[in-house]
Formats: sequence, structure tokens, C-alpha cells
Amino acid sequence: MNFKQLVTQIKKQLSLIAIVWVLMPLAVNAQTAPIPVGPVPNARQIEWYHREIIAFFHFGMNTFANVNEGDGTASPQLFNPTALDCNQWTSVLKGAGITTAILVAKHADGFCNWPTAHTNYSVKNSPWKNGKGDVVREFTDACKASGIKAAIYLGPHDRHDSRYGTPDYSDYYAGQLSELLRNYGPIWEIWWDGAGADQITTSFYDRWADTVRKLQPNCVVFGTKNSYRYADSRWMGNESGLSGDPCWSTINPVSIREEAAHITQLNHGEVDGSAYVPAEVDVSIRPSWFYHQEEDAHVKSVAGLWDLYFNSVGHNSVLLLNFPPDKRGLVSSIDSVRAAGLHNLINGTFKKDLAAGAVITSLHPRGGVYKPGNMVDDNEKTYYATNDNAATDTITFNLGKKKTFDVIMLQEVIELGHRTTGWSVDYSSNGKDWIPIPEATSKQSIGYKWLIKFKPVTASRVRLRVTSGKACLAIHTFGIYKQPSLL
Ligand code: OTN
Repeated sequence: MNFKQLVTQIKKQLSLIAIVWVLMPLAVNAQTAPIPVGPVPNARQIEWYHREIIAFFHFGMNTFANVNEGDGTASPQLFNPTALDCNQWTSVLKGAGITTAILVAKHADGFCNWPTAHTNYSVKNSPWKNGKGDVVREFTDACKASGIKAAIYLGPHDRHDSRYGTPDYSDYYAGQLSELLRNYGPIWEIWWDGAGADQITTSFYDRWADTVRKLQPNCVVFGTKNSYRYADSRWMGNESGLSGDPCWSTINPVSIREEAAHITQLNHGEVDGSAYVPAEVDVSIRPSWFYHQEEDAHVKSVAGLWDLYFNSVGHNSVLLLNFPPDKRGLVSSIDSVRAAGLHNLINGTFKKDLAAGAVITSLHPRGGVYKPGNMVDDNEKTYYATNDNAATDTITFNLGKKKTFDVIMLQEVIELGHRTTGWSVDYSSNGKDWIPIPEATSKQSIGYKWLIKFKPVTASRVRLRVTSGKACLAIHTFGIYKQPSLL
């Protein structure tokens, strides 16, 4: 090899090195997932989010005393359901597409729906089944038989038991918690109501949280008042079904206060909160938590439930919808028909993403497997991401032809934390001029799911503009839908 050949050879080698030098980071970047930002959900919370709607069953002494807040003096003789059938409850849930249910085992009146060893104020001193009945057993058995996850509300407040608020009450409650968590199979969630429970300080929950974690490590803890630090999910500040906009899954749990002046903290969460504690929206299908015949005419309509769904599940929250069984021990057919109506609307609307098959362009694609098409592919595992330097993006969906829609769905990859903090959607009918959708303008949070409905628009292109974020985008779903004409 002469000198000239040597120089040519070296030049070739150098250019090869240069090409590898330039392409390697791109190739690596294309294969590397975005790094999580801020607090992220645990495994319990990820599963909790995917349940979307949980049923609540308020049933107990209050049902028979026809009150909402018993004072703890009602005689156990009053408790006598004539036709209790928890399989009927679960069939209502099947018709409503609901896969998880919480039973009130003890409300603040202190009456226990199971034959606990720790008090006589329970079903064992009622005429129902000659004192041999156990609502918790019938409920958990029915859930098991129908593949529904069973969960328990065990009221921290207790107006009947004289130990309430004392160290002995800590033992009493811990004993009952142990009975329920040891003897009835997997308990999916435990619900700690803060209502009236001001005397139940954090030290009570220190112990009770320990009991839950030891006996049922996978049990979701719904926390309130003095238990937020142990919560997997939080109260969101009202019982009307209205989660905030924005609604962040993150919050500073130790600083939460429930007085009216602080309620927005719970309702909206905190964008830079120190912990991941998303909102669970407890609301009754009827005006009251317990069944009262006089409220039969005031069960929420399907349209009302549809709004509720958008304001809860559609606001990055889980909906906890109460179906109070009546004195027979059955869920009213009025309630079950409305719940099935909601289910039909959900299925009818979301069965087809009108953005599926769109030609999608974006400004800052990450490349590799994080393709824009992943947002419309109906695949749980795939998502679109931008490159690490891009916390904003403009993503255009060319629908190929004009389509009419009135609902938008957005989902982030929750495992990677809240990333997007500002976004808008607009549309174009002629491919040039962009028209904002007012309801989808200057939005902030996304999280597990964000839904918006509006008057139908007709467009050939739709555009998602992420205008601010904490880190590169990780968008799981962008969907546009048309509601069925039922509404
Ligand atoms: O009168 N209240 O106690 C009341 C009225 C309306 C809304 C909430 C409440 S109490 C509130 O209940 C929540 C569950 O819905 C949580 O348990 C909170 O900790 C409690 O303060």
C-alpha cells in the first residue's frame, strides 16, 4: 500500500467512524424508553385505574331505620332483609360492566353486617336468619362466583361503641379489620371514610395501615382526613361526582386539609405533589347513600350518569358509584336499568376510534417503536413518545376524509408519571384553517384518561398541540368518537 492508498484508507475508516458516531445516539435513543418523571403509580394503583368504575353498596341498619346517619341506638331487631340476594347485586354489576364492588360492613352507626366477635351490635343479634346470617360472607361469595373483586368499607367513626376515640377503640377496630381481612378471601380495597372521624388521628391509622399491609399486601387503601399518608387513592373533595380540571394524580398528602378553603387541593391534586395519590370519586346514584323508597323518582338519569362519567373517569379519576340495596336486600330495577344504560353509552361511544387509520405527523418523534400510530392502535402496550429534548409537540391526524365527532379521549402512560401540563385540540375542515374546540383548549392534566364532549364537529384533520410539559411526551391514546344519538 503506497502513501496515497494509505491516506484513502484512513479517510474511509474515519468517515465510517463519523457515521457510526452520528447514528449511534439516534439508534440508542430510538430503543430507549422515556425516563419516568415525578411520582409514579404502584402496581395496586395501576390496576385500580383500569377498573374505571367501582360499585358501592351502602346497606345496613340505616336501610331499615330509613336514615342516612344512624346515631347507634337502633335495635338489632330492626335488621331483617326479606330477600337478600347478593347474586342479584353482582348481576346488576355485570349488566353495568362493573368489575369491583365495595360493601359497607360497618357504617358510623356501628352496626356490623357480619357476626364479629368484637361486639354484640351486629347481625348475630338480629332476626335475620335467626342471627346466623353474614352479609359480608354472602357478598364476598357472590363476588367470587361472578369474578368481581370484593372490597370493604369499615367506618372509622362509630357512634355506638363506647370505646370510640380511645386506645381501646384502636384494638377494637384492628380486631375487626383482621377478621375481615383474614376470613373472607382477597379484599381488593379498604375504604376509610373521614366523615365524623376527627378523633381518629394519624396514630390510629399507623397501626391499621400496618394491619392491612401485613394481611393483604395487594389491598388498595382509600384514605381521607388523617389517613392520606397511607392512601393509594384519595377523596377528591365532594360527593357530587365532580373531579377537578385539572386533576393531578399527585399531591402532598401530609399537608391535605379538608376544610372548604382547602378543598381545591383535593379536587385538583397538585402538579408537583410529592406522592402519587389519585382521586376516587364517591357519589350515589340516588340523592342519599342509603335506600329510601321516596327517592325512587330521583335516581340519576342515564344522561346524568354520562356527565358523571366524563367528570370522574374523564377527569383522570376512578368513579365509585353507590347502588343502595333496599329493605328486601335487593338493588332496585330503576338503578340497574340506569346503570346498564350508562354501560351501553360507554360501549356505543368508544367502540370505534375515528382517528384509527389516520396518517399522523408530528414535530418531534422519538423514533423506533414509539410511533405516532401507537396512539390510535388500540394496543395496551404501545405509545407515542417524543425525543428527550421535546416536552412539547404538534401532532396532526389526517383522517383521509371528513368525519363527525363530539368526544375526545387522551391517555398518558401513567407508569411514566404526569408529563404533559398544557394541551389543546383543534380541527380543520379544509386542511388549512384550524378551529379550536373551546372545551379542549388550554387544558392541563391528562393522566390515565381525559375525556371531553362537545357539540359535534366535522373535520378532515385534527391536531393535538402539547404546549407545555415536564419531560418528553408519552401518549398512549388519542381518540375521537361520536356519541350514539340516544342523548
Ligand atoms: O357532612 N359531611 O360529613 C360531608 C358532607 C359532604 C361531603 C363530605 C362530607 S364528609 C367527607 O366524606 C368524604 C367521603 O365522601 C371523606 O370521608 C372525607 O374525609 C369526609 O370529611
